[in-house]
Amino acid sequence: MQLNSKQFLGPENHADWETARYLILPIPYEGAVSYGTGTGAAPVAVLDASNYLEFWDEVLKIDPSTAGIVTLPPVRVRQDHAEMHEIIYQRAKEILQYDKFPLFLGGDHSISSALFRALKEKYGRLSCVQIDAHADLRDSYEGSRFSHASVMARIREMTPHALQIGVRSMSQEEAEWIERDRLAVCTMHAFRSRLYDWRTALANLPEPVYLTFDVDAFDWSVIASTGTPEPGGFTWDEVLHIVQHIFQTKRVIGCDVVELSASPHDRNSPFAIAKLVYKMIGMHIMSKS
Ligand SMILES: [Mn+2]
Repeated sequence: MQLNSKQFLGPENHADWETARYLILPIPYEGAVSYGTGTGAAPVAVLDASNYLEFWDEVLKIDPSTAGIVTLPPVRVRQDHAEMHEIIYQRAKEILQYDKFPLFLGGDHSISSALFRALKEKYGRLSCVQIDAHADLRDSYEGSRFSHASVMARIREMTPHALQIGVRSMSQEEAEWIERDRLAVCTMHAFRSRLYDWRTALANLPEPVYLTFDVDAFDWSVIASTGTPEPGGFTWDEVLHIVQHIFQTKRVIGCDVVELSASPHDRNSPFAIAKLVYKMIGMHIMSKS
């Protein structure tokens, strides 16, 4: 298997393809964003930032790098949304045959429905947890059914089992759908006011689970650079708590981290994402799966 010239954790990472348990696939696609740009440059920014991570996780008390983390060359990008969806789906299908835990590095959020489609085919039944500021339930947006604003509408066509956490922006139509079909959506307001029991909603999801993480779920003090920013997000510790709980209680079979908008003026955001990805790997190592 050909590996990327830039590896997660940098030149000190001596993982090899044969023994690695984790693989990172960069998907530098920003064809479907609507507001800010820069998601195409995000995977490289995160890989560069990952050179400065400590290998030791002081909370988990392990060195997750020893499980082997390899980074594959980025998916080649096309501008047509439907064609890109197909390319990502095919690439995901190829790599899923190797039985390594996949982490997909976006790119805008539209990539997730193609990834979910490939994983659903592999596992048969699959639930989805989305951590995001946006509901992403529009049937289409700006003329495209593959818009990042429609990604959860596409995923909900593939599974009735989805939980959305951190949402603080939606259209009236999205709100009516959530209400009508009693979709499992924990808005940020409900999270803060303890009006929604997301732990029970999570417990009710059948396994396995796919986690799609839109970095705009974070407060701007953690992630300043994202395509469609919303004020009032999660702190770093809140996210780690939620993600840890997901890995501790559910069999997670893959994750994506999307919607970083890379900027030369912000080194903090890509570093935070590199650290989040590394934390996810550590949490997976320590989990029941
Ligand atoms: Mn979002």
